[in-house]
Amino acid sequence: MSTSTYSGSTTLPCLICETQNQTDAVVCGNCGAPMALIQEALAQDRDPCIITVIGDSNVGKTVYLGMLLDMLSKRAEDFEAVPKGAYSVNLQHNVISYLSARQFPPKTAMEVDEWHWTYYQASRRKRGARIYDLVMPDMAGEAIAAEVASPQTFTVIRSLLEKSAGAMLLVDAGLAGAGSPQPDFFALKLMSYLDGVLVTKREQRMSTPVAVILSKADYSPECFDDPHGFAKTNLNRLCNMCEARFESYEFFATSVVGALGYGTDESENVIPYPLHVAPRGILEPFEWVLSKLGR
Ligand SMILES: Nc1nc2c(ncn2[C@@H]2O[C@H](COP(=O)(O)OP(=O)(O)OP(=O)(O)O)[C@@H](O)[C@H]2O)c(=O)[nH]1
Ligand SMILES: [Mg+2]
Ligand SMILES: [Zn+2]
Repeated sequence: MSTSTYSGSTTLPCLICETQNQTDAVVCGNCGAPMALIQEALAQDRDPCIITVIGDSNVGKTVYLGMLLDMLSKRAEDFEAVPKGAYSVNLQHNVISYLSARQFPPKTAMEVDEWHWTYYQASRRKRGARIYDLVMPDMAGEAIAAEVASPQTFTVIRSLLEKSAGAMLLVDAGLAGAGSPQPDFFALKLMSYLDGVLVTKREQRMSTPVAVILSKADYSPECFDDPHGFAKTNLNRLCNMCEARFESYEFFATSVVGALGYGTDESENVIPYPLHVAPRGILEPFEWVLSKLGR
């Protein structure tokens, strides 16, 4: 990397954590967010909306977000989204390449500079529709878990959530439907972390919209008929937390694959392969979050 010195030595505040960085920095020296985001935001002259996708490791964040962005850029329904900067395309490119080779993408690395960050301009395809500048990073679940367990381990996660206009919380419906308490507890921890980050006054309920996305709903198809009912039964602690502390939340069921095959990897672990990609319920939570963002 070149280390050219800037005449006039201007600095720019990071969009996520507000640390001042040299204009020629590639990533923020404090939180690791790409500085291209800031350059893009400056060029657009509009404040970007950050929508954060959170959830445990292996819940399906990367697959969901990659599929969502791909559907948007292929003009699914009446949406349209234009990626800003080639780096924004990497996530959808990566996910779709793996899925079309009938594999799932690898897990996201813990290191912030390995995460895919995306900047998209999304709008409905009708005249005069509002344009949303969306920043959506794909974070590693392990990093989220580390931050929730001991805050300040990953300051970028806290800064991101503080700045978020909306959040999407992914919860593994396959695991929850099979009776595991893990998804409920992890989601409960995340929501209470979020509550702590976003709340202004104790007695006030949080107004930031949170879409609770029941991922891998293909494992528990009943989820599609009644996501809220499924959550009440299988994610009761999370449901109660939402009711008590959040003003604006909604449950959605999604799945990306239609059929799975099973095989083994080099170390003889059984792993699923996506034989058939059949996205269901991908756009609905996104649409809902957009509808809740203030003008
Ligand atoms: N059945 C089914 N399995 C899925 C679906 N989406 C993801 N998976 C499975 O979940 C695994 C994890 O998906 P990822 O998107 O990588 O999960 P992640 O939340 O990004 O995980 P981290 O990167 O570790 O935080 C995949 O390897 C698949 O085995 C889905 O729609 N249906
Ligand atoms: Mg991931
Ligand atoms: Zn930063």
